[in-house]
Amino acid sequence: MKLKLFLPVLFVAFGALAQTRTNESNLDESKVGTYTLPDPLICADGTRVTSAKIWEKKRRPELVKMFEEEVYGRAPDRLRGMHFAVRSFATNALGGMATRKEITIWFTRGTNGPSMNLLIYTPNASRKPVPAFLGLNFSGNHAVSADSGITLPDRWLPPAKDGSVTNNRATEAGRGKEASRWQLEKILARGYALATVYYGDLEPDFTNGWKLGVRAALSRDGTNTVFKPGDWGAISTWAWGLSRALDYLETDRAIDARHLAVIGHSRLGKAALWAGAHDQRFALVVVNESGEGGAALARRWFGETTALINGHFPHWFDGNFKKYSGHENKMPTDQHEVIALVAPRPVYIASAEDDRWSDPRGEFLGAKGAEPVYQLFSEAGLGVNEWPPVNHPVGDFIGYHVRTGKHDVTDYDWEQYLNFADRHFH
Ligand code: GTR
Repeated sequence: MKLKLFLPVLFVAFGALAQTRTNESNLDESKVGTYTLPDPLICADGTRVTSAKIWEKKRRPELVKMFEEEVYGRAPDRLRGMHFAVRSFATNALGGMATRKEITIWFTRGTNGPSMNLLIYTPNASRKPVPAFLGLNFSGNHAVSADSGITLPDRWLPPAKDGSVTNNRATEAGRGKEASRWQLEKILARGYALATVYYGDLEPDFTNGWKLGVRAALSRDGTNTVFKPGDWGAISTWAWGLSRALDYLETDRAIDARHLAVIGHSRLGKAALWAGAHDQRFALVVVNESGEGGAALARRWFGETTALINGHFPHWFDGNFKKYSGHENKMPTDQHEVIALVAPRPVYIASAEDDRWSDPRGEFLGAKGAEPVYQLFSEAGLGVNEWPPVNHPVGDFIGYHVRTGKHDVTDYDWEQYLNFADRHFH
């Protein structure tokens, strides 16, 4: 009798607890609570990873598969028939400082199928192939620089109040809109190329945006496709596009494709991290304020939660990821392990002090959690145990900073990324 009464009470108590964790974001450090992270060095069968070789042969493939199945979804390989076409070429861009190239990447045979447009600037000061940064942009290639030679995108863009978009299409007013986030002249002056693609070329970023993107175009059932758990979501699609851009860059003689850094901000930071984790051809990975589903630990209750991200952006992750809304402790992985998949290649994680939604400390702890895997390769990771003060970059093969200011990519951030790339590439 007693037991019968007791059980429903217990149930209610758990329900209430689960709800606080699920539906609300927490911004109070004292309420974070405790959690236990999965150990990246313990295999699914319980055995311990004791060498870099075991990591490469057994644990890494196992973790890649877990992230494919449970988090981002599986993307196809590059398709036969993929080909490239030069869309424009100018050797005197930016007052003669750079060569500007626009390349159309057709994912399938012929020119009626899906494609994306890659914009590349290489510094004219260099005679040799140059290392490059590759990243997706939010507002169209023309938004990266005020350079009037960049072709306006003809794809879907989200409405914007600043006149840069009319009827979901780009206008002249959008030129240079994202320039402060790219620091093009600075990158070129430091001897690097910049390559970028508008992420909407791959998939417009709204719930049914996939119908206008490659997920529909490459599926047998097109816009009638019913995605199964484990099939690719939008983040996986954007990451796939980064690998296809790399396929092209490997063929470009102006580029040193063995020294290619993949970079992304926010949701595109999540995509850059997944691309760099998955595709080992990327030599260096830069993840700017990527938050939940990026570098921030999911189990740490601070900022955005799994339930909130799944609720607001149901198209980002694969179907299985929905199971973990409010049940982060049941995840077979956590985000330190996606960072660890970059090892032993250098990775830089960056946070901003006022970007609490992304959980800056959780991003640092994600980076920290990847350290044991770098140590397997005898590489130093962060080299610090405490979250560093603002504007105080730390780390060796894992770089990290939290800068003052809000959610953005700034001149300060680029300064650190260029220094980091210099250190590892030269
Ligand atoms: C927010 C989202 C974050 C982050 C950000 C962005 O709305 O909750 O996960 O990705 O957008 O991409 O700017």
